[in-house]
Amino acid sequence: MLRPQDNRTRESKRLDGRWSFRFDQNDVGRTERWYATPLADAREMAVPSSYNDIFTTQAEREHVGAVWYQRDVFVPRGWADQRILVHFEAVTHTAAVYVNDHEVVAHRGGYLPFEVDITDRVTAGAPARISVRVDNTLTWQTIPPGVIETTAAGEQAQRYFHDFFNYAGIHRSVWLMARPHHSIDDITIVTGLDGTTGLVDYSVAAGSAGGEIEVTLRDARGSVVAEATGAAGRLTVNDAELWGIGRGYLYELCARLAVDGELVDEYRLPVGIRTVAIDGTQLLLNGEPVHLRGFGMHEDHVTLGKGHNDAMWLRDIECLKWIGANSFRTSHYPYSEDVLDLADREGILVIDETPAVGMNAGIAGGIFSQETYATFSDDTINGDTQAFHADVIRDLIARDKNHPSVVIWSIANEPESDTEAAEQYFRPLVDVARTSDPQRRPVGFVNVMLAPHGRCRVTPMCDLVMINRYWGWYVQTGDLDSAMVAARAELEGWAGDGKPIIITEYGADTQPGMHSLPADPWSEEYQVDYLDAMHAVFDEIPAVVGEHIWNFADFATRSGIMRVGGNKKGVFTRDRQPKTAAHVVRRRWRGGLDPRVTQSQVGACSD
Ligand code: GCB
Repeated sequence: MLRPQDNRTRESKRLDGRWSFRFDQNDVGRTERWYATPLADAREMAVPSSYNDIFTTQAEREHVGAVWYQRDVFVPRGWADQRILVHFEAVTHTAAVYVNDHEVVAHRGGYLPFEVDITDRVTAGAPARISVRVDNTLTWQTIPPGVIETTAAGEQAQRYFHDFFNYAGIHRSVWLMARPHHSIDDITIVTGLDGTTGLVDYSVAAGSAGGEIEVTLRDARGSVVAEATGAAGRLTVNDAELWGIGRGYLYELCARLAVDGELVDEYRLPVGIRTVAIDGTQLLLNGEPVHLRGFGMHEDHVTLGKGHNDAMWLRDIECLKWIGANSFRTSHYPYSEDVLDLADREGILVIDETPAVGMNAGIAGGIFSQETYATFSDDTINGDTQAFHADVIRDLIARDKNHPSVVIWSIANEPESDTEAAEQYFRPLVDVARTSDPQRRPVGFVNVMLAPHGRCRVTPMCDLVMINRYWGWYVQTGDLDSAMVAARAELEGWAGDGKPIIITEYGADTQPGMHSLPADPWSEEYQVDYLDAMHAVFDEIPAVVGEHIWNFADFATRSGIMRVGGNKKGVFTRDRQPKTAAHVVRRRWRGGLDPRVTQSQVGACSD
């Protein structure tokens, strides 16, 4: 699915702003046909935004089930001969969309786009009413999973097993768009290198109605560097400018569909020429070893929740550059495509993750000491969940396959991975990821400390080792000497497998402004000492090719005895101000202390 775009053949209208909004406490909206009339008793709601933190009562903030959004839109008069579509970048978690009196599409999954052709339901030059039923319920068959439990007070409550607040709503932009009837449906790019020559293999899908395809590749100054005709082929670029860390050099591919010499449709796509490969324990970008420095992040902000906001993300990118990060993981779900575009332009590497998080009864029961379930069983995560998980992997890769910034796929975060059931669940999914990506990027998942080296049955299927470890925090709490011993022992074990290792999470909750000498957990001093200790161990193990601190910034979680006003492992506060540790990490990542940072990898830094 190609993103909405304005060009000579396509037009779009962003439907962001204030929509009418109503809670559907008793789930009667569908039977009472709330979509068929202006939404009664409506309040206003911002799109894009989570609705939760707009409200002041717990019942509204933690509402479980359906809510409705509605707005009128005027369909431009000039769109009469075009296909008209409505495109949602992300609705969390389940959406049913109605245009005037008709349901036009239903979609499961809160972090990926969907669209539907509504040409037959609307009239150019006339208004249309768009209503969306949004449901935040998580079940064993959703990704991420959850379960509805009845509280002691007899109320229905959503239980979920991941450590971030279950924000819901229309989280990213909504578009009304016009596209030619006969159109370009998809473009796939695979780049390679032959010496200094860049190779851009392209394929353009444009339905079965025939026509000629032409493609042009322009450099960043707009000069044509290569051209070709045909639905698939290779463009060669002499002395190609490579896409690299801190150097998000982008060419632009323009694909045109013509019938009898007449332009029918066109689409423009940024293209970064780069290669990604694994060689033994090294991760190679353009044939050179890279060391990932950065964070697991969250789309999370005060009031907006998970609503996308350009200003907030520009600030995040500036903070990443300031601290000298060259990469991040889209923990724990696919981020807005605007974020990946930014990463493409800035030359930041991305580990792109599915929303498969919280699939681990061991963590739910063990760490959080709650009633637990079997992770995999007929009644919990089962074959239906697996089929949906496979669809989500395919959809993620279909959406993000052309981004040069995306260098690794993570198909899940911290699932149960030490059992036979886990092996059976994940084996086909690793294959789905491998076969879905035309670029064959490395595929992995993020391993939890409950399945250490020697016990994990899923990591051996993967191209690299990605592990979250909290030595010195959840275990060996406050005892960094022992934490270093444990870290060294386990990392040496993984290193023996001969694959690159990325520490995808390590961190310590830190209350900003809390100081203690000697350093005690939760203090700013402890976060500094903890990170120094971990970095000292990582530097001893050559197979460790990446360090992603958990987390970039403090973020909202459900309430509980493990969290004080959310998760405080941020190196930045929730409003993106540095804790003490940020300055220490900055010195390491900007080249001062990390012996493995080469000049080419410091590119993302700015003063
Ligand atoms: C983890 C999870 C992450 C949590 C983090 C923590 O392992 O992957 O979602 O937020 O630990 O802080 O406990």
